[in-house]
Amino acid sequence: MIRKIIEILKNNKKFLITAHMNLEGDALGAQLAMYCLLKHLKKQAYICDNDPVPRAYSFLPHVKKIRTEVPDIQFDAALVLDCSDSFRTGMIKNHLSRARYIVNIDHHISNTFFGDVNWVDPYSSSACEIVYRLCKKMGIMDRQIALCLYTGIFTDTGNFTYANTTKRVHKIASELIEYNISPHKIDEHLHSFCDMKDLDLIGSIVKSLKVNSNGKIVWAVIQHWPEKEYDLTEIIFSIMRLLHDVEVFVLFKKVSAHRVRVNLRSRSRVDVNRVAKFFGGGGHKRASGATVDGTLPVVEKQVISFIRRFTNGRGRKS
Ligand SMILES: [Mn+2]
Repeated sequence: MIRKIIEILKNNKKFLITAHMNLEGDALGAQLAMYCLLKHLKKQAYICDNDPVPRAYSFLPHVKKIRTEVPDIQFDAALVLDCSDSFRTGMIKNHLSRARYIVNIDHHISNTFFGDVNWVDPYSSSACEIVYRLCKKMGIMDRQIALCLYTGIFTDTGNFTYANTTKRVHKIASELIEYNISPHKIDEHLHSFCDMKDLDLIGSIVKSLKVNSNGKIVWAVIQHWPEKEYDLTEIIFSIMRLLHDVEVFVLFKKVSAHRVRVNLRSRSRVDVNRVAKFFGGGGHKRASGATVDGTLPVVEKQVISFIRRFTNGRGRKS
């Protein structure tokens, strides 16, 4: 697979790079590292995404080149990163067919193999880890690429704390740090962006947390989720994770009167990708999401009772 992708990169000129909607560290890191890699190969590359770049990531190199409009040119290949499904690219999906090859590089277990070439490795911590392997194989690495890849791996492993943080991940990170990367600065960019209002909101969510009878599931039901240029989801999960013995963490965010966004995380045992899939979404074993039709109380009840089947001690495991 890797050889086929290298062939496509070397033998073509014009590339479209994209990733999933609601950009975050892994999607951005993988795209920008790929952009740098293509620049090393003297190729034309355009990064086009459905959404603008969240403010917290403005420290990444070339981030200003990311656009939400796709230029009207004939692409040789579209490189789709960190997307389980082509629909996850949002509006960019309409332009993918313009490319001769669609290359799908991803680590979601729910990947639909929508590309002409599919490099899908659910054992990788992040899309950035896969792009790292590509860079290594091609013998191309510099400070900019290292910064992008480190940021993506850092984000998708929950700052090297989630179950996908392996010895291999730490080895890659240590290699990337050699390129004059400052982990503490990256952490500051990514995590110190709240204002007092955000902390008020986080406080009210923490106060409203619910827990099921055996203490294995904790969730919050959120009536007003702020539309902002940055996202508080991971911060809230990181606070919920402070609770001992809890296995599954859920956020229910009202999108409209009859639509709810459900974010799911698990600590080490329950496969929340299966939960998300049941409700029409997807993701990873330990982190997934779905947008579900129904009112907040109805969706809350359905999802929590579904998760109970995995946490009631009957031994249903991932
Ligand atoms: Mn990812």
